[in-house]
Amino acid sequence: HKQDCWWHRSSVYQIYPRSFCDSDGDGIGDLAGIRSKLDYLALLGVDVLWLCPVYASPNDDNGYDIADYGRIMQEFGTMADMELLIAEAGKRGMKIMMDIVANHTSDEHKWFMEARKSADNPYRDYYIWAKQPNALSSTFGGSAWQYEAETGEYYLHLFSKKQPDLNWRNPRVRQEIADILIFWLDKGIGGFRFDVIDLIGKVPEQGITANGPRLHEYVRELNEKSFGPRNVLTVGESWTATPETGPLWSSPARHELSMIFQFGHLTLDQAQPGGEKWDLAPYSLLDLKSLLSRWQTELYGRGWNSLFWNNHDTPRAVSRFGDEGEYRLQSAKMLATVMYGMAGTPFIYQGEEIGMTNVRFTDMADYRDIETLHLYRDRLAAGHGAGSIMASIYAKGRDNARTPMQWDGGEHAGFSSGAPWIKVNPNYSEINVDAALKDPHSIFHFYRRLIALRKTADWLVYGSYELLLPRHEQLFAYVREYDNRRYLVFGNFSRQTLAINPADLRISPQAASILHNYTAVPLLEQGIIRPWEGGIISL
Ligand code: TEU
Repeated sequence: HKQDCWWHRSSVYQIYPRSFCDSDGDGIGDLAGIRSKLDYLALLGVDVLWLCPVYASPNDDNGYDIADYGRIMQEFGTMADMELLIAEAGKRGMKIMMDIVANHTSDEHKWFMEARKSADNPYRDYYIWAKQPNALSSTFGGSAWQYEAETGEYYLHLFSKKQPDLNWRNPRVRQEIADILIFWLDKGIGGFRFDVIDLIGKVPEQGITANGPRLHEYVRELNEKSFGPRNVLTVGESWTATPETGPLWSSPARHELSMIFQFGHLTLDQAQPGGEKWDLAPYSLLDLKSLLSRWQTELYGRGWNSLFWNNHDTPRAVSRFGDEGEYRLQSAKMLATVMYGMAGTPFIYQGEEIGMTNVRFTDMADYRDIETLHLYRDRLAAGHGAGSIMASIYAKGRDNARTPMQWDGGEHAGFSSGAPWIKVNPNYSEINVDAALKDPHSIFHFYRRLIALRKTADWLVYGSYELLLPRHEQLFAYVREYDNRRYLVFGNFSRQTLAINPADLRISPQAASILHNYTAVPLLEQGIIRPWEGGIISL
């Protein structure tokens, strides 16, 4: 089922601008810094650069609190820098994807500054007000309602109190957002990532936040009014999407989005039922395999998948699913193979391509993330021990993903000439881009080959998917089939050496390795799979 969408063969690279590259020594990454790394990104082979929010913002949540959608954050540069970045990326065949936070704005956005003035202000209805709060709580802790003495009412904020929720039931709000998208489309960008898109249909009075009754109607309206006719890549973030609801978002006939970010696979390692992400529990590979496989089969021919192990809100993939110590190289390459060997569009998070790891700051003063700071405060107050809170932060805190990009072994990892806004991971002298570029066996060069393969191999893009050995507890193996040809993708998710019957993986005498994280492939003749071994085999 070969369809014709340019982004089917694309790989996206996610940039957290604050932590990517600082050009002017203020310790904060910026647009000129990103521009200076375009050749690096072109060498990696990615096609789209998703920039986390770069708009004017007081940075209560690092840009996810937007004060002006039409202006660039001063610390990041100017609109001229943005236009230059779009143009320079374009020259190298790369498009820029903007991050649109349309569920809420900053409380410093002019709409909210008007709205809070009086109950009859023309902007009052852009936000959500109540005379009495109900039980809804904020993702960042505490009630989702904030009292305003001026008008004697509460406003809704599903995130921080500096992130008031927009009222999508108001058609004027929907039109404002469509206009903002058109403004950015006219600048020549290649797509949008929509923050917490599943929340915009909320009916707070009934306690409904995600997947409200008019959600998909709003998304279709936005599509029709703005990006629909423009042939761009759109991806919505939804922590609630399931393999069953996936097609609602991405079936071409529904005219909503190109694809959705789903998070089921990133919530398996928390205490069930009812635990939060901070309540740590081991995940089972069986659950991971069956969940990712359901996404593959449910969307095959009906929608389109996004493929990712991590982003700016989650722990580093190699620390979470691999081995960040002895087998860091092997496990990082294996994880890339198994995830990006599936059908869908890969989203690579900055630093993943060099195997960056989680960080452990011993002093809370070194943490910056609002969610982490609130968690520490709230759990201490609730009587948790500091040791167990730190264990949760080490495993799941968002700052794991936000330490500066490690460019070289020099001061501040080559990220900035000044003191970075958040400390560099001390392992930068070993793990950095400079070292990775020089080593032909690096994780970086492996990613480069995998990304290149996705551009040419139809089977990787359009092949069907079949999970093998679903009950095997260490091995993730599946077959992709296209045009009567079959390919095995496999990975050992453990440090054990596995003995497998090659026939169980459909390996025949003519099977040949295409991409591999060890030099030899004893699987082919002897059925041996070494610790964290992974690869692709033409069957
Ligand atoms: O994230 C959505 C979200 O719910 C996250 O806060 C996530 O659930 C949390 O980290 C899990 O504990 C998006 C953005 O990606 C995130 O950076 C923003 O903070 C959030 O929306 C609010 O805009």
